[in-house]
This record gives sequence, structure tokens and C-alpha cells, in this order.
Amino acid sequence: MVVRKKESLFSEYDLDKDGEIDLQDIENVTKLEEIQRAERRQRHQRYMAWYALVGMLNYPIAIIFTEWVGLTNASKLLTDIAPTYFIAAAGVAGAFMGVSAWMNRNN
Ligand SMILES: [Ca+2]
Repeated sequence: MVVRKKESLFSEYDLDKDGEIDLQDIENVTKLEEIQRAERRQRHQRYMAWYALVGMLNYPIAIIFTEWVGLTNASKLLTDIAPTYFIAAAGVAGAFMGVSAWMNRNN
């Protein structure tokens, strides 16, 4: 299948710029989009793991800060939910690292 090019929405898919969008162009665009999608997914998972780690590191600081400012009720509430929060955040970070290691092993 060959589609003649007129400046159109599909011009960006003509990767080899020969003026036609052929099957090879479509396959190349498909592969390129798969790579870009995988890269975006990995980036977002990495961000999620980093936010979880930063949150875990800052959690004790938040407790100390609320106690220092005089928000003793907030400090108590933060302390009460700490075990649940740490398990959840460690799960996110650990899952990311485990999946990353597993995917690298398969490559
Ligand atoms: Ca082409």
C-alpha cells in the first residue's frame, strides 16, 4: 500500500522523506512509538519510585517539624499512619527495582 504525500497530517510518518508512506514507514513508526511508549512508562515508574523514596526520607522530618512547630496532633497522626505509609512506599520502590532488575535480566 502506497499513499502519495500532500502536506498532510501523515507527513510526519514519512520517516525516509521519499514522499510516500509505505509499509516500511508504518512499521518503522510503529516500532518507534512502541519504544517511545516504553520509555515514557519507565520514566514515570522511575519518578514514582523516586517520589516514594523521597517521601520515606522526609517522613521523619515531617514528624519532627510538626512536633517542633507545636502541631502535636498532626505529629501523632503522622506517627500513627507511619507503618502503613512506609510499607506502601517501600512496596512501590521495591516493586520498581524488582521489575527493573527482572526486565534487565531478560534483555
Ligand atoms: Ca517513505
